[in-house]
Amino acid sequence: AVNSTTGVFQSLGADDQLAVLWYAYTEMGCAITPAATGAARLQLAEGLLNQIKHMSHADQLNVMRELVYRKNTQICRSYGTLSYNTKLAFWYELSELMVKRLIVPMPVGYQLSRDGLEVLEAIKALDFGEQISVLRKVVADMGVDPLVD
Ligand code: 45D
Repeated sequence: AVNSTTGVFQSLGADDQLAVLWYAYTEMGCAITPAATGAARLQLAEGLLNQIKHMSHADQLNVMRELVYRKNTQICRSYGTLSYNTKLAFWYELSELMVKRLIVPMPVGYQLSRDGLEVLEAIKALDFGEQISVLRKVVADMGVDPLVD
C-alpha cells in the first residue's frame, strides 16, 4: 500500500502534489509535534528556509514546484543535501510558515482535482506509520542530489 500510494502520488502534477501535501499536513498536523521534528534538524534547513521566506509569494510557489519537478537549481541542490527526516521537517516547517502567512497560502476555496482527492483518500486510509513512510519517500525524491547531477 505504501509503494502504490507513493507511485500514484508521484504521477500527479506539481500543483496537485503540493495541494495533497498541504491537506495531509492539515490532517496530520496535531499528530506531528514540533518536538518530534526536532529543532536541531531544522537548523540544517534554516538557510534554505530563510532564503525562501524572503521571496515573493510567486517565487515561493515556483521554488516548491521546482522541488517537485527536480529542477537543477541552487535551491534544489541544497535541498538534496538534507537527510530524509530533515526534508520532512523542512516541508513541515513550510506549512507552519504558510499558517503564519510568511509563505504563500493556499488560495481560498481551492478545489483539489479528482486525482489529487483519490491520492489524499489513499493516504488517509493508511495507518500513521505508513503515512510517514509515504511522505518520507515522496519528499526524499524531490529536489536534486548534488552528487548525482
Ligand atoms: O496558487 O525528524 C497551489 C517524524 C495551487 C519524527 C498553491 C518526522 C496554485 C522524526 C499549488 C495549490 C518521523 C515524526 C497556490 C520527522 C496556487 C523526524 C500552493 C516527521 C498558491 C521530521 C500550494 C515529520 C502550496 C512529518 C504553497 C510527517 C502548498 C512531516 C504547500 C510532514 C504545501 C510534513 C506544503 C508535511 C505542504 C508537510 C508546504 C505533510 C507541507 C506538508
